[in-house]
Amino acid sequence: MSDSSGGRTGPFLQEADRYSAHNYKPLPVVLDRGEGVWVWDVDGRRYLDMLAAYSALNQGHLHPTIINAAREQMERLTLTSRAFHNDQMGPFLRELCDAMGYEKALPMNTGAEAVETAIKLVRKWGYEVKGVPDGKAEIIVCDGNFHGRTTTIVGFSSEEEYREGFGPFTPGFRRVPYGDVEAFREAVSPNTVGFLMEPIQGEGGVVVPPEGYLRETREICSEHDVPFIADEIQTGLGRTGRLLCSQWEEVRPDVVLLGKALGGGVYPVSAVLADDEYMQVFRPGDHGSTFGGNPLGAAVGRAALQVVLDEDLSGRAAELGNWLMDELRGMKSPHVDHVRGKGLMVGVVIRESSGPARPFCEALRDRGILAKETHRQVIRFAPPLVVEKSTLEEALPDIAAVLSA
Ligand code: IF1
Repeated sequence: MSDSSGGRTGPFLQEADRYSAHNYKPLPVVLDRGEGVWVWDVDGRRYLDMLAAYSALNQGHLHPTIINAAREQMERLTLTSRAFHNDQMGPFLRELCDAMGYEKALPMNTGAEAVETAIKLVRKWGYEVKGVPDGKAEIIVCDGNFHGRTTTIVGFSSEEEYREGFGPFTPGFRRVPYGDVEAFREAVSPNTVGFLMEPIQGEGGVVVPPEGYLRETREICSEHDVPFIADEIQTGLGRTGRLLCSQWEEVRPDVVLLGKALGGGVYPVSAVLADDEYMQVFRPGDHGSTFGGNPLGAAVGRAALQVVLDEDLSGRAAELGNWLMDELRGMKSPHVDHVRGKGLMVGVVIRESSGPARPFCEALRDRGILAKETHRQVIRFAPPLVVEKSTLEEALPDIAAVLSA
């Protein structure tokens, strides 16, 4: 299929271009239906979704368990605000804490809100418990990080594109090279109140840190009473082959951030997990949001988590991911510098000499495969974790054809 503006697609593209702010440059595909790992465009073309909304669709499109939970809750009670209790939030947070091994959770909506919540949590802990002088709290972050789009968060991004024109920024952040234990050790000071990191950098280009990086920085955090904050918004909930990516190095973060797939591809649900020693600094009225902990999101979150556990999505990602990366490496494509990732969070790094990754994604789209480039040179493959091996096998010849063109 060469002309994606054929049929009904064109008018939708023009309408979106006219009325939407141009804060994205999407592939010119207009989707109107999804089921499992498949999506269809308005002209009836079917695509294999190899992006899964950046890991917000680990359970696939319209998972029946999640849709049924949403539908049932939607006909009963959708929103109360936190001025009152509802019958879904408590069970959701209990199930979430039990699954992840933490004493408490604070429910929010988007990933960025979870990140901002964690920043406020460890800062207040730093002042009240660690004894950091007021206003002096520092949080260490990594080059290549992506934690969301608020002005505080982009303020500590190393990506000029995410920062340009949005200053002035929030002080109190120190950036260190990702994967460099000694650089981290040197950056720790008595005023350090947190280390905010992704166990694998997603937007940074599916960057897997050296073996031992999580374990060694975790040890340094323990030595210096610095909360280790793992942003598992993209890597969590089975994506990398474990329930939490941190578990690959047997590391237990002090604070865990979840989002994306916690909403089952249906509703924005995020959460911050921590033990009482940290969470107790939040007292009534300190923090919150209109929708955080709402009964519809909580019911969806319960179903989303249940599917991850019941269908062993972690185990599937581990097994299929290793096989997929071997198959991609085995193609020995002249354009591929290397393949990296963990579980079904895979990055195919395109050689500079072969140009950017986007044309490869456009060629994949023409063959009915939706993938997205990140950081110019990397094709990200991250299908829903419910994908069948046979489905991926059927896609390999098309991927091989595109990578060998
Ligand atoms: C966009 C990127 C991915 C995240 C991690 C927090 C958040 C994200 C590790 C914030 C969000 C999304 C945002 C979306 C595209 C996508 C993305 F390319 F931007 F970086 F996945 F890699 N921590 N990532 O990956 O969560 O507030 O969006 O719910 O902004 O374009 P959010």
